[in-house]
Amino acid sequence: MPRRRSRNGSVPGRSGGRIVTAVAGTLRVREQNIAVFGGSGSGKTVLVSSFYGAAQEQSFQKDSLFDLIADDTGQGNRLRQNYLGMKNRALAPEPTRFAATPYSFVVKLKDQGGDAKAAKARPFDALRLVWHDYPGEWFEEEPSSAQEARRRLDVFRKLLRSDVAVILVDGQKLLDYAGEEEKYLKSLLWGLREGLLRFKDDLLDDGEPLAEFPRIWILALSKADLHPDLDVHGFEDLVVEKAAGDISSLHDVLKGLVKLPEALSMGEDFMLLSSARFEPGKIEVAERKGLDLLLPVACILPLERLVHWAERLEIPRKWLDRLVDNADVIARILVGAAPLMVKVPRVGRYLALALPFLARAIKANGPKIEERNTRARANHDYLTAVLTQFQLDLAQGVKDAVLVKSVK
Ligand SMILES: Nc1nc2c(ncn2[C@@H]2O[C@H](COP(=O)(O)OP(=O)(O)OP(=O)(O)O)[C@@H](O)[C@H]2O)c(=O)[nH]1
Ligand SMILES: [Mg+2]
Repeated sequence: MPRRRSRNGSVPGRSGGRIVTAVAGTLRVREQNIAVFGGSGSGKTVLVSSFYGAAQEQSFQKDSLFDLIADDTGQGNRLRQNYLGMKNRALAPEPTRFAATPYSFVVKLKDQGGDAKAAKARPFDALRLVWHDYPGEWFEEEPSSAQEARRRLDVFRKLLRSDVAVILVDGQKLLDYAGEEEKYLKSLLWGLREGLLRFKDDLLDDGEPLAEFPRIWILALSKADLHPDLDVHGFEDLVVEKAAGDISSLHDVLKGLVKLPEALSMGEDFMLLSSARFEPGKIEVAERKGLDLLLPVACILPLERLVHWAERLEIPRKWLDRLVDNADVIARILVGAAPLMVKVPRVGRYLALALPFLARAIKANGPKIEERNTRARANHDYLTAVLTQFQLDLAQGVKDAVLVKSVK
């Protein structure tokens, strides 16, 4: 199936973050985290290699609004090596069983147009995506020592910064368990549930639920190329039919960990991921699915969900800013300068004031967002261009039946 290329090039989206750091001198970088849970062999290393490797291709760099740069050059080169090994020699990367390495990438906008005044008015200059792999077996197998238990907890604590957690459902395992997929799904979801329960006491300070926690848990079919007849709706149906009870049990455990547990989506968002098409003797890295959605999912989806929650739930003002990383600054870009003619309020108050405008920006129809995107490109306002492109990419993902967003 030909892969749709987003207009910003070929790879996934990107996010912003609460941490402002200086990269390359004076760039103000916002960081967004994404957590990827997946058992051994579920495709985590191939996924991150394909995500990064494809963005280094000339064809991507030519049309893209941004460069994807690895913070650690050595790590970036290893990912690229994995990618090129697949592309040129049909070699998949070595297993990295039990590794829980974070990968850190900066989405650096190509050309920050405008003068110094425009630059100053921008709430940030670049985005960083920190990608946390979490080995699924860590949830299924007891730690072998106290030291090992501490290491797992440490890794888990770090990934709690993420707004979005992706649970990989291994497409190969679904084939292995054809007809009795519930067996595999149960072990996957119960493993996660048990693992979270094991952490619970250590995670909660004095039993206080956590404010910062991934609030969107996406179930993603990895190796989706092995299921050419399954679109995301078929995948959702399969998971719900075979594992609805296990999803609810996991949801209950997650709710027990967080403040404002109503603001939590589990088993409501689904996506397809295929890092390449694997054939005997050939790995077609250009045939990918869903990877273009990872940056938009990390960056825009949480904000969309925040708007949704704010309309449905009584969210205290002080919470608005805490549910989603960088909500304030990303919202400023999506809303644009026009609606709030008052002096920009200090951080912490903006979101509450801007919520109706943000809701309008988030719910705008396709042509309207496209218009903003085109205008931003023409004006060399690449931050707005990238973020509106991410909105368009998400909508396209839904249209192409690669993504299902919660409707609750
Ligand atoms: N068909 C298909 N196969 C894939 C895809 N991604 C990975 N695979 C296969 O799955 C194998 C394991 O992928 P990895 O990315 O190494 O899995 P992992 O989750 O990193 O596994 P560990 O390192 O053991 O934790 C690869 O060697 C490929 O054979 C995909 O998108 N499609
Ligand atoms: Mg691996």
